Amino acid sequence: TIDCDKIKELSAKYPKLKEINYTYGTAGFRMKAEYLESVIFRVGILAGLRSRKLDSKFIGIMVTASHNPEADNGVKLVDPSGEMLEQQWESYATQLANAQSDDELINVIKSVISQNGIDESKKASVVYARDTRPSGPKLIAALEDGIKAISAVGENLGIKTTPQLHYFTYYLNYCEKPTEGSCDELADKVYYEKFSKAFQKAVGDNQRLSDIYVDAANGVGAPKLKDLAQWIDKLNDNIFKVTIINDDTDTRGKLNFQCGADYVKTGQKPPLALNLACEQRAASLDGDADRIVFYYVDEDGTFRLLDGDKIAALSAGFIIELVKTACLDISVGVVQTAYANGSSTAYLERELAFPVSCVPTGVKHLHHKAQEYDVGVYFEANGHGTVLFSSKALDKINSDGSRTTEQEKAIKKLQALTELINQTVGDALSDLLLVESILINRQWTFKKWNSVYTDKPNRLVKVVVADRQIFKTTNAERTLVEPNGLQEKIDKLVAQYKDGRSFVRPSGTEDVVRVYAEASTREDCDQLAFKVAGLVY
Ligand code: NG1
Ligand code: ZN
Repeated sequence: TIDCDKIKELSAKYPKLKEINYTYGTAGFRMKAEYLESVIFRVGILAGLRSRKLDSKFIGIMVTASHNPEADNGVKLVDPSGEMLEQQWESYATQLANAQSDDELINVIKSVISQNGIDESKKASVVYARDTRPSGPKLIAALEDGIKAISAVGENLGIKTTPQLHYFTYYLNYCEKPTEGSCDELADKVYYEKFSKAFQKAVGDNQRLSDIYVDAANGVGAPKLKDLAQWIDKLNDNIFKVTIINDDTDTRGKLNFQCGADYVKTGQKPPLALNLACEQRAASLDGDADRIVFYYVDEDGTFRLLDGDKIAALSAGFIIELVKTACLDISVGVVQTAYANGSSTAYLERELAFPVSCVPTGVKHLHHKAQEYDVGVYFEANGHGTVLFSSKALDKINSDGSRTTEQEKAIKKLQALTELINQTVGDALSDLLLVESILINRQWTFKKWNSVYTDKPNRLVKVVVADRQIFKTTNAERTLVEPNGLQEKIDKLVAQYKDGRSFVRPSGTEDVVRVYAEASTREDCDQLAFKVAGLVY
């Protein structure tokens, strides 16, 4: 049974800050690092309970604030198969985090136990990692006290990317775990081995492309990509030439500062310190390496962004071609959010004839929708996403049968892709290799890839408001239902612009309201975004 005295004793080290109301949102808990100690301690407890509930399976805990400023941090829980925490448990997380006293905390714990019929005598196992933020070690110490308080067994993976933690949580639960060596090293090894081998298989004996610069946002992606590239070199030292920039994880203040995927996508410009020659290929990761965007500069100096929508189009297009060549009865669908560029949706639906669905922002919504297809491709425009192969699709791809050489080749490629894609979660490093392998197979330049459709000019702006909770949406966040009458005003503005589209929604991760606008010209689009922002403010 749970040891209330032990919990109270340890919890006393991490008193809840009275004035703060915490919410487990789309990205878990995320805020200024100094407000998070009590929350992280309690997350350790919750992970232990969840593990007991799920037959002692490993529950993952990632300490990161992704693309947020360096002073922020955050924490999220990962379910045994590497997926996001189940919804019902998000609300337990919120309740635990907001318990005002140690006694209230005990009451919430007891109520989670009784509501879920948790057997307190079962072993509890958790696995955790952090990104490179300076506040990480202190928060990990609080987490370890939470794990201790609930008498769970913890595996510390040290510094990892978010997708590595997701993948290794799955690995510990469902793959054979060798006994020797620390989990920290093992987690790196199984990851590099898996993805380097799959990449080798996916590129086959095709020609390499030109070098690529990767901006690692001065975060954890830098050391991990360096290692991964070395593993790839060992298998085939002439297939993937990457130059990592913004790889300084030691100097304070550099993480995500004027660099990284979010900076590039939002600002529609390269990282500050990067001077790009014409058609030099480049990409940016975010601070925990689960997002990636690609880009280059044209002959006439125009910056060209290849975002999540372009990645979805590239990968869905390649996969469906292989499926058709292999004559497999497998359906492929694409999942987007309202932030997907209108041109990408039109291209996927009209030219490639994919079923495309639109879901609310937040990876869990995309992930769940994508599970409805045999092969579900999902990417947020900001570069976060992956491809899910259902067991039906995997069975067909991996089954034997008499085939032509051409069909056999297509099947082999598909098999390689199922291994190359991190199916637990969107993964910048896996996505980098996925894109590179498709481009190598097609022998496409970035320019050629970019030309599949032309993005409509678009703008995303943040508006700071007194209370963002008053903004309520429907229709996958594309329509406001509250405040009353605001949507009608937005509609009127939108109608004044050719190919105009705009929507407003409260952010789930920042204290702002986001305004998105599209129109046929840059000027129109900026004006529309500005005017809609004026309505919100
Ligand atoms: P919010 O803050 O709810 O817009 C942002 C991103 C999401 C997702 C989450 C989680 C945009 C417009 N929104 O959500 O796509 O990545 O953060 O990190 O990019
Ligand atoms: Zn991230």
